Amino acid sequence: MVLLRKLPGMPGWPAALGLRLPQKFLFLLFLSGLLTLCFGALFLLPDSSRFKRLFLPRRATASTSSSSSASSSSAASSSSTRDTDLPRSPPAAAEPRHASPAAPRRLREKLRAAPATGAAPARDTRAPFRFDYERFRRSLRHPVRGRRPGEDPETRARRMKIKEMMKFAWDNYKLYALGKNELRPLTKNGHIGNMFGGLRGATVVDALDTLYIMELEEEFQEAKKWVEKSFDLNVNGEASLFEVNIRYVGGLLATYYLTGEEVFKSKALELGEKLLPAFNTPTGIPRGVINLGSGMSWSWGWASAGSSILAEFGTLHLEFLHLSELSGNPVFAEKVMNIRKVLNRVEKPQGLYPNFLSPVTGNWVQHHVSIGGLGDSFYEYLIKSWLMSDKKDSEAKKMYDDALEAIEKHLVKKSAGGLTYIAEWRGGVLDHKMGHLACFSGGMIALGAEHAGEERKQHYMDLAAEITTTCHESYARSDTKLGPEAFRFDAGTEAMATRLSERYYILRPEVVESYMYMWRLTHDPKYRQWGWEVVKALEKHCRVEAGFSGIRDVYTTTPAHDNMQQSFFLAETLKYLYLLFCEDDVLSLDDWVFNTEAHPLPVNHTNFKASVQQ
Ligand code: DMJ
Repeated sequence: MVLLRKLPGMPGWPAALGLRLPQKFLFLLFLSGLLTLCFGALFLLPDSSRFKRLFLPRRATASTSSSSSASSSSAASSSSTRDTDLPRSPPAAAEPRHASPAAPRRLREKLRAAPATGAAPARDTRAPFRFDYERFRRSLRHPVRGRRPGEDPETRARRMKIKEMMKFAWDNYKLYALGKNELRPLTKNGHIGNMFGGLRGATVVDALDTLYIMELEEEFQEAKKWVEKSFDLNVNGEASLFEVNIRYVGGLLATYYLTGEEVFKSKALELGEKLLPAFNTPTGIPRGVINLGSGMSWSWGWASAGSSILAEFGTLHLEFLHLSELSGNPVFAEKVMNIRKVLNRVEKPQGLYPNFLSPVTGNWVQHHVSIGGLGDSFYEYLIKSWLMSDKKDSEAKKMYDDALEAIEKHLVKKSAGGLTYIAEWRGGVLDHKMGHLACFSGGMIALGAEHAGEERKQHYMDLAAEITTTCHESYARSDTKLGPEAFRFDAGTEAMATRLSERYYILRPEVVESYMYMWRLTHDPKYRQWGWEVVKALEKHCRVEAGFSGIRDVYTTTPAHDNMQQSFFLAETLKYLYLLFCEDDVLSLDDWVFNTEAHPLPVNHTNFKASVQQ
C-alpha cells in the first residue's frame, strides 16, 4: 500500500496510467494478488537463498539442515511420531533422496540426476568444538602397543611371522594396486568393485591401524601419505552404507584415536556427513545404498521388498557415537539411537530379530533369522555398545541379553557327533547350516559372558568355547585346514560344506577372531595352537607370488585361487592373528572395542559428550 501513496507533485500510479475508478479497483486487486503470490513464492526458494533468510524467520529455514542439532532432533522426533500412524508417504522434501528400487526406472534416473540438495554437508552454526585428544590418551589404562615384558621366544617368532605376512600383503598391494580398492595377486593389478561408491584405497584405510599396531612404521607412513594426498571424498557413486561405515569410517576413526593425527579425524567426519542422507526415511531406518555425491539412497535390489538389512543398519552404532564425540555434533548419535527406538517398538517373533525391516513402515518384511550373514554384527554391536559406553548403556545390554536368550532357545543345536552350532531360522523352520560369518559369535558370546549374571557366566563361556570348537572343526575337517564359506549339520554331515558353491574361503577372519577373544579370556593354549594352524594353512594355500589370495575349494590340496586379496584380510585376519600372539595389554580389551572390521574404538572412560540418553 505504501507504494501507492500519491507523492506531492506526482500523479498516483493508476491516475498516471489514465485509469477510471472501476479500472483502478481492478488494478489494485491485481496488484495485491501479485504481492501475495510473491510472498508465497519465498517458501519455494532453496533454504540457502538470501531472500528467504531475509523475509522468513530463521527457524523455518534451518529445519531441513541434516546436521544441525536442532534439525536432527526434530527429524528424530518427527520420525518417531510418524511411526504411530504408518504407513504414510515420506515427506516431500525427503522423497527424491531415497527412490525405492520399485520406482519406475525413468523416475529413478531423473532423481539420480537431481541436484545434490540432500547431501550438502550441513553447516554447523554452533561454537567450534575441539575434541580433547590428550585427555583421551590419559584415560587409557594400558599403552596402546603394550609394554612388551619378557615373553617366550616361540610366541615372539610366531608374531614376527604374522608381521612379515602383513608386510608382504601390503608391499604387493602398494606395488601393484595402490589407490585401487583391493589387490588382484595373480594378475598383479588392482580391483575397484562397486561397493564403495567411487571411494578408492579400501585396502589402505583398512590396513592403517594394523600397520600401526604391528609397528610397520615405514609402511604406515606410506599409507598415511596416500590418505593425505590422494584420498578423495568427492565421489559420485553408489556405495554400501554398511561397508563404507565399517571399513572407511571405522578405519579412519581408529587410526585417529591411535595416532592423534588430525587428517584421519577430518576425513572420518567428512565421510560421516556424506552418509547422513541415507537416514531420511519415514522411520529413520537407513536404506542400504547411498550415492555419496547426490545423497540419494535406496534399498538393495536383492533385499526383500525394499527392506533394510538388520546387520547393515544395526552396525553403525559404534562409529556414529564416535563421530558425534569427535565433532561435538549429536546428529550422528541421534540417528543411531533412533534405530534402537524403532527396533524396540516392533514385535519380535519368539524374541528373535528377523533380518529384513521396512524403512517405510518399521515392520519386518521376512522372517529369516541368522547370526551369520544379514544378522551377525547387529548382535555384536549391542554388546560392544554396552562395553564401549563403559558399561553404562544398559539398554544395549538388555537387548543383547534378550536376543542371546532367544537365539539359544530357538537356534542353538547339538549335532549327533556332539558339535554345538547355531542354525538359521526361516519363518519357524530351522536350516541346519552355519556360515563362516557366524563363527564370530564364539568370541562375542565369550566377551559378553564375563558380564552375565553370576549363574550364567560359566554357561556362556562354555557355549562360546563349544561354538569356537565347532568352527575349528570346520577348518580341521578340510584338506587345506581352512574353513568353507558355510558348513552343514544334516544328512549325516557334520561341520562340512555339502554344496559346491559353499566350499570357498576368501581370507575371512571370523574364526581367528573367536580364537583371539577365547585366548584373551581363558588363556587356554589351544587357541594359539589353532591360530598357528591357520597361519600355516594361509602360507601354504593362499600365499602366491604377489600377495595372498582366496581359494575356491577348501577340500582340495591344490585349490584354484580367486585372485583377490580382500581388504579385510589386512584389517582383520592378520590383526587378530597378530593379537593372538601378543600380550593382553596390546589394544587391551579394557580400553578398546573392535568394530566389526577389527578397527579398535576406545571405551568411553572420559564421559563422552554424546553419551547415551536412556
Ligand atoms: C568383514 O567386512 C566384516 O567382518 C563384516 O562384519 C563381515 N564380513 C567381512 C569379513 O568376512
